[in-house]
Amino acid sequence: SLQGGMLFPTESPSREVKDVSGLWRFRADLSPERNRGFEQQWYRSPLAETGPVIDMPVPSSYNDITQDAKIRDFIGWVWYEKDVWVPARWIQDQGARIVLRVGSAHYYSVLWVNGVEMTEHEGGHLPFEADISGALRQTSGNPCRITIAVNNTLTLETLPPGTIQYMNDRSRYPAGYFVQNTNFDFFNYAGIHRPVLLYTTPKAHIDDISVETAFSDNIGLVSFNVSVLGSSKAAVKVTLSAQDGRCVASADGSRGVLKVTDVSLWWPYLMHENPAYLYSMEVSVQATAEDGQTDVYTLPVGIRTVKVTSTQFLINNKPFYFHGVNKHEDADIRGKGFDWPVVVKDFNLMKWMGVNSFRTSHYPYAEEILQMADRHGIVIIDECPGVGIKDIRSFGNVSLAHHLTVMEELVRRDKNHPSVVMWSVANEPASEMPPAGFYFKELVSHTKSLDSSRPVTYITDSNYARDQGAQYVDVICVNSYLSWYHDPGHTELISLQLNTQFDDWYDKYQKPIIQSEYGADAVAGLHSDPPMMFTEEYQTTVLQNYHNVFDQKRKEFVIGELIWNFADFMTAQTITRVVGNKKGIFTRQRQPKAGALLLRERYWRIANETG
Ligand code: GCB
Repeated sequence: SLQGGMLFPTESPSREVKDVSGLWRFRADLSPERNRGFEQQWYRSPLAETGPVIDMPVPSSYNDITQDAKIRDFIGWVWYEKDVWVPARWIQDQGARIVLRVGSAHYYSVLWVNGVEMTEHEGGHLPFEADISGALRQTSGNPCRITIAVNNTLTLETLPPGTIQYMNDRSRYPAGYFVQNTNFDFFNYAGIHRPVLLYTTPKAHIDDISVETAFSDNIGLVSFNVSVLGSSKAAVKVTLSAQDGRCVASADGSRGVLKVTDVSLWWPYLMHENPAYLYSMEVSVQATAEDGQTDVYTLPVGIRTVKVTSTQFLINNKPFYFHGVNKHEDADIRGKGFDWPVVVKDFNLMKWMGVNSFRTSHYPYAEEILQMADRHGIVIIDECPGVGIKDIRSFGNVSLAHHLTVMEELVRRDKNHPSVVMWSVANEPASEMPPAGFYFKELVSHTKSLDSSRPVTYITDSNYARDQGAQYVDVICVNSYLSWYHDPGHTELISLQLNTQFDDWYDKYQKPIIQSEYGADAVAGLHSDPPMMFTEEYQTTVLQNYHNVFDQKRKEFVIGELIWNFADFMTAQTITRVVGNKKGIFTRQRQPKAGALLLRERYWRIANETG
């Protein structure tokens, strides 16, 4: 299992953060074997000494930044480099730890400081970091040259999986080429997707904090567990404050339970007049003489419970109905690069529409997005990058072991967010294949052993009778595209087919069901009546037909509906996609189609009915 915690870097009296995002130097290794950078050790000297470099913004996908299709479609290693000044006081203070943190880079990364390798990381959607104090102090530090090599190649054992296919038949391909095949429907954007930060902590420092919350009557309970590194006898003190700054509970020791009288619970917005209440938990590690400085970290804490029955999803013991969206981290130019304007715009659109929940399809989103959801009271189904597991070889032991590790990394990062109410371990795997039974049994039970406080699901599009994994999950999440991928044009069939879909799953499993995807492509501005596929009218007709069935079934065991998708998004080039997937109810530029107005009306109506 994993070493160490992955607390979000924040400033405090004992911690400083320096954002080193911005413009970096960049080169794609276009050599035939894609290995020249390692052969020539491009990390050993400034990158410009071994060849041409171009400007590359961080965070951003590199794919859509240049005018070069070879960069857009590049497969292999790309190299990023930046010189940064580390404050001299950080280097001189022998009691300080200096950490370099990458929010995420897709997919495999190697990180050097002044030519010395610091760490490697597999996985494109979760943070990694390295303590670089030693390297800085040995090399006198400044300016400090950071090199990050990132490889976007996906194989049967990565998550998501993929395969490389060589087109080498000389009669058709005189020069030959190769492609990255995947089984997922979004562009395989790559590069450094989230901020790169330097931050400090004292040597004796708070490594990780875990909280789990409950309540009984008006007493809130916050169980906490603090892990400290760099000192064996540092004393831990925990204080919980209300929003007005009043201290409501405190304790000494690295684990315990705080009791909060007259608790203000964390509620989703639309469900309560005082939603998203966050306490702040200040953890301090009292230094001993030899440790030096006292470390302080403040964690927002929302007190709430989550429970699943055979027909309901309960938040704070009240039934919660998911009326929301599936999203992507995706926007013009920046691709999957983290961008505050896009994040805030999306939250504003969601609240305008009355969205109370979203799924992080199909990979973990930036932690800043979860923090927004915590503060706004929007509920999240937190999905790992287990998307497109279709090849039987991806159910093997190596793949499973990696998938378990990714769940460990995901739970480690996201466990304290009140907005996260359920883990999704995969999207549309080939769950009817024989090895899927064992695979999902292990995956779900491992996830529950990491976090017993949240339900676990995966998203299925397989047949209820043949699915091997649904028996292990708490909530059944089903995707279907009636009158789209089959029976095109026949929206009148939705009612019968969807009713049957729900009844089949419920009769077999007696578990609550979320329609985790449904929708239809609509090219904004295309119209026709009677409706035809790809027009706005067709999209709204599909939605309306689904909604009629949801409205019957939500009185029984259907506990949610998530439209596919919040916005249009980029995909690979194929004959079924016209410059991307157009199932958004907003365009990629976040302007509404008719479907957005329909959903807005519906979501507010449901919110007013259910309170
Ligand atoms: C699905 C996938 C999603 C696709 C969508 C579609 O079932 O989960 O990633 O984008 O269908 O539009 O085909």
